[in-house]
Amino acid sequence: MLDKQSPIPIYIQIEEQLKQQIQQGDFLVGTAIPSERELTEYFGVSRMTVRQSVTNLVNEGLLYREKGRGTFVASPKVEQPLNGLTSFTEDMLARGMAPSNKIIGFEIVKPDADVVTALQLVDGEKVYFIERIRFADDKTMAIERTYLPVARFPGLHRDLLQGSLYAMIENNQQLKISHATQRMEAGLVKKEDAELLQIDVPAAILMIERISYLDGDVPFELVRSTYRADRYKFTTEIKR
Ligand code: 16G
Repeated sequence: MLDKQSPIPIYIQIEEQLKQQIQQGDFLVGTAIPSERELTEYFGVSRMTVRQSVTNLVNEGLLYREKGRGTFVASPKVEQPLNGLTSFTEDMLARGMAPSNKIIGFEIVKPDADVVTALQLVDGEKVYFIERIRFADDKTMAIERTYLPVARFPGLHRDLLQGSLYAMIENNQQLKISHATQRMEAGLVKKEDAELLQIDVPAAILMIERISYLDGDVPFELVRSTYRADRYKFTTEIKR
């Protein structure tokens, strides 16, 4: 099972084996993996080595610990391609998951200078500021803070955002969403966001800022999102 002659450190070999067992379904999502003592005996290594491997898998988001109860297999992360301009609702439905929203803020505000620049607003133009918690199968995935120009969506109200924003724009408003620019960086969750996402601190997050455009290069949304790093894995296809 373990190759003590290999240049690959033993703790990595153990990580790889546990990963494989999770992927094969030997350990099911939500069930406990064997205890440290059992793994120590099974692999014939020190408890410290086993702990190192398990901690690494916890940090990677494959496992999670519950105090006094043990270490459990986490749900697999959602693999999100970065190539297409899709909505959260479309992304979750495509995976057979049920999307839902909780709108925690809906206001008309005077935008900051960076919002004015991103949305190419004229002086004095107001924006909607919408805060939504996004869920898939009732589990928190992300918080999205969206700015939309009021002039482009006059009369928008909270109820119209219970479902998909993009569906509302394309179906109700008959506008054509064309492209977006996106930036992504890693960080640690803020205390307030951890509460909204129902996660313990410290936790890794991915911060994504998207500016989306309608046909004709007209910016219509600036979104700042906080994605749970334990729930997401981003993929992209690259060519040479
Ligand atoms: C995605 C977009 C967000 C967009 C939302 C619309 C990223 C980082 N964000 O979550 O910009 O507003 O989809 O989703 O991908 P909806 O149509 O389901 O409301």
